[in-house]
Amino acid sequence: MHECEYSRSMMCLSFCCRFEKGRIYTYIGEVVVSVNPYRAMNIYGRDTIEQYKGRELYERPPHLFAIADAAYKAMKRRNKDTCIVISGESGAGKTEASKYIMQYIAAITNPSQRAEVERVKNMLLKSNCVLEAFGNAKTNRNDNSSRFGKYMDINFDFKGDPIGGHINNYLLEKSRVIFQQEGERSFHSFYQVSEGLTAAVTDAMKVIGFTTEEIQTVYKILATILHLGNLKFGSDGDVTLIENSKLVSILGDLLSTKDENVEKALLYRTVATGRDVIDKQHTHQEASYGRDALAKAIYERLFCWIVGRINDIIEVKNYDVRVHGKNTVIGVLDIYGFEIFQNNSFEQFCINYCNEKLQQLFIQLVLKQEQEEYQREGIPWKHIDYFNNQIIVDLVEQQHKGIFAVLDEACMNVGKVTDEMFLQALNGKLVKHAHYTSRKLSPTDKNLEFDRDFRIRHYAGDVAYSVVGFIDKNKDTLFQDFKRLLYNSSNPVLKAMWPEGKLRITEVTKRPLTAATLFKNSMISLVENLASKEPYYVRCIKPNEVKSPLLFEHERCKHQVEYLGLLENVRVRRAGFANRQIYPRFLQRYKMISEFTWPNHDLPSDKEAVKRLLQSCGFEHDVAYGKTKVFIRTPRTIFSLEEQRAEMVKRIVLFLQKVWRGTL
Ligand code: AOV
Ligand code: MG
Repeated sequence: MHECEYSRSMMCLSFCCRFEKGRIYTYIGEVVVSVNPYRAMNIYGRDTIEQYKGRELYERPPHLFAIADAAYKAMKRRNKDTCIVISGESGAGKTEASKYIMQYIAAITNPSQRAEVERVKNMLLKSNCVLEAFGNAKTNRNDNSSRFGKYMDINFDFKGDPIGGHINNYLLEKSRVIFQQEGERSFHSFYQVSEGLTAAVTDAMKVIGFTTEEIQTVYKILATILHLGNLKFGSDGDVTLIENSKLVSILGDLLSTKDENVEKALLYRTVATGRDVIDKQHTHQEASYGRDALAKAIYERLFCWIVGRINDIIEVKNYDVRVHGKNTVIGVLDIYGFEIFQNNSFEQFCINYCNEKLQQLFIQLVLKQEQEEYQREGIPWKHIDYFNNQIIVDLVEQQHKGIFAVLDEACMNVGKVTDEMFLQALNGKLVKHAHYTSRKLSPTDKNLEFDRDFRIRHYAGDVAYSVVGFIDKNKDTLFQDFKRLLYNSSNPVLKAMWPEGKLRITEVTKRPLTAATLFKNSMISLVENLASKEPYYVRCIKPNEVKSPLLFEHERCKHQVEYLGLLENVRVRRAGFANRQIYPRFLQRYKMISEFTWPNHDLPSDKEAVKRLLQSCGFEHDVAYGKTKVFIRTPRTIFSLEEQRAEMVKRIVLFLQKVWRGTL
């Protein structure tokens, strides 16, 4: 067996032993690996929270709370913006982890019980419940699968108490509104509304601050979508008709608009030809396309509007930086995990690209920069190899040549462009790419079943995508007539969701950005944002495909260990250093523990002073001296330095108190 293969097996074995004993968390350096237990664990209660509060990472058994505490401490002690990035495939436990992290942060903050802070915390926690109702659904991989990406910033004041937050949401899988694969469901909200909407969600919306009128509009929109699903078109000669025309007046009522406006928007579109404006009747196919696009668009708009309303309510208010000091942020990222279904389409392509981006960030921050820093600082270092997925990221997002660029180009073409033509263009551009293939390029490949499929070799596995629907989903056209219909509603909440409906047909000139470009841009700015903060990682592992608390499938786990780069992570950590600080900062923090450095040193440089300090404490075997930074191998040394520092600070304070009281 290859050495890496063997080591990965051993790593899996240890995860398995821990899993069987109910120890679902393991550390690799400061990265927490979490194995989904698929059963309720009694490890998130108040008593456990107390055990982790304010402790250092290695003082207690591995836990999510420890990483949340580390991010919190870094934010509070060093005024650093931090973020917690949770990754892993669909169903691995990311969303659950993000909720426990939020609960922990809520539990350890605001000791003085300030009412405003309590209100903010309550809102932050309640917003999860609402977002899950509207953005999660049962898939074949996860009964409560996030169908949108979520990044939540929590803002803290100078005392370290939450004072507000902000949510960024990423591409909702809106096609689920009109189509679900076998065994899957639409968003939870639809089942809740048809059961009379559970008290859970309505209460949460009320608590957050949604008005009754707003909540009613939400119901009406859900009902509109359900009715649109029943709407059928027929033809009479060349004329397209609505078969069940009773629905039109129901829709008119729900959307607070005239029935004839609904009917017209469903059957006609207004087109400008030169100076003339004419109503052009839809073909049967166009009318069906329009109906589905409407259902998807109003759901997506509803979802974004909900996020926007939550943001209005939770945003930081009345905070004056000049008075209160800088406010700092902890960001929590919980996004849809890597997924492979029976049929994979544009949405899976975007979701899996997003996971490639996050993997790249992990590589950059944990594997690459770390090693580059040792080299830069002149620390002896033997390079540890890893698979760099940048090549796949480029394959998707590169300008001109990437898959998104080829797709956009196809969508720009005037005239009818089919999905098959897009596939041809891809085959032409990517004929020699190691991570791309298709039936045309590999005719003998048995894993490529259909002519219309292309396959990407992702970091986490091979996925065959069907090109069917790529062009339409990327163009994401919603006839302007629908936008006007919704804008002209007499329901002010609905009207406010569709401001662009205000434009007359002759005023609409700009071609909107495609779905792929919007998603790519949002991913690039997400990654930039995360990279600007101090990151903490939770890597989630899914132990089996059947959601069982008893089954640990070795091959599955080994595969995840491999693609998550955990072995490489261990190697870098083991050969590397847990902590590093530039010499002046290190001195500033610890100089009081050595007589050679307190209160000042007379050595030729800060580097020499740090050397002397560490020698005098007996730690020189555990450190290395770089050009600008001191590197400390084990966390234990840092704990010990911290303890000695705390002891000295206590003594100094006592001494000063005595001086002040004149009792020295
Ligand atoms: P995901 O967020 O990673 O998938 P979830 O966090 O929704 O996965 O977890 C899936 C299911 O696993 C949950 O509904 C729970 O039943 C169970 N589970 C996960 N973590 C725990 C835990 N710590 N304790 C008990 N049960 C747990 V996706 O959103 O599909 O990528 O798009
Ligand atoms: Mg999730």
